[in-house]
Amino acid sequence: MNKVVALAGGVGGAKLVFGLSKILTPDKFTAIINTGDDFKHLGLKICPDIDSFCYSRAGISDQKHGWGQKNESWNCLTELKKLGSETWFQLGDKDLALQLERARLLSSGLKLTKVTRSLCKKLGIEANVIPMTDDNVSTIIHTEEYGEISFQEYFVKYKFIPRLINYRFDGISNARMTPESKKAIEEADLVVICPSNPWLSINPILEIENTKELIQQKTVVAVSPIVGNIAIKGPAAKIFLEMGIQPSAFEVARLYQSIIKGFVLDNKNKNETDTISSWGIIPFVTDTMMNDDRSKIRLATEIYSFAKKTLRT
Ligand code: FO1
Repeated sequence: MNKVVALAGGVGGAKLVFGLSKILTPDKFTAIINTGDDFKHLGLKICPDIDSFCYSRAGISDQKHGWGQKNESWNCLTELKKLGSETWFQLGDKDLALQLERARLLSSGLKLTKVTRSLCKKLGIEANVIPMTDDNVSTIIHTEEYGEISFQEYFVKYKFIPRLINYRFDGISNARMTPESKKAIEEADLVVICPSNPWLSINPILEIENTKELIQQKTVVAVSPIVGNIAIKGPAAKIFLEMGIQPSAFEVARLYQSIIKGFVLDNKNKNETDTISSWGIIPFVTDTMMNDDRSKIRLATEIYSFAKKTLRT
């Protein structure tokens, strides 16, 4: 097998991207990251899904949260509170420095793909991590309690307690793949859909014009973000329930069934393999928990050999 592309968003996605980036060299692996969670905050463009991966790959991430940097100080946020500014989104001093550097590079006219590459270099990261588009796409959540709110208000400010009625990706119809993301998918033998929220982290990537069509020509393996009947992190299980669906691994496979050939699910969901196989999808059951770097690398290695052997990519 030659080249691999991962589609990822959120903390779960960043963990598997970390594992894949440790077993594959940058010329063999590209991570296409969701930017629908990005938002303008304090006048800065925050890119949480890109930063969650970059900080973990640079070895500076707060492992407890899975986002932000470790050994942070909060002086700026403390001052912002005194100024009556917005402090619900916890940006530490080191994190803020990176956001200011991103803002400086963007205001110099560089597109997000080039800015991301520059920031990776500054962080000493060799991995090929690229945004899903250089255009602005914002995931908007329509909630029962507050109407339409941004993803970060839903996820952080309201701790995804509000009931999700619907969601949309503002700007998606004008968003285009970048030359880098198009080339990465065209050259890929395998596409891995990481254990991210299918609707809010993976769909934004798939909805970009031509992306799904390109990916459907490849061998695609998805990894369930649902373990047992819960999501390890984030609102995926809650959203299933709000849709009247019992959260399970096979319900995630059903969402992807038109584009995947293989599906990776946890030992806790091993009784769901018959249903998945009945759809012509090849299941692979293993321990999908990634609580440390070693388990991220182990899972990435298992998925790679599953794809190579079973899916013959
Ligand atoms: N998530 C939280 O639950 N609370 C926060 O205060 C928070 C701050 C934050 C700062 C920078 C960053 O890159 C991510 C941050 N996140 C926070 C996580 C972020 O909301 C999520 O990781 C993703 O957007 C979910 O896909």
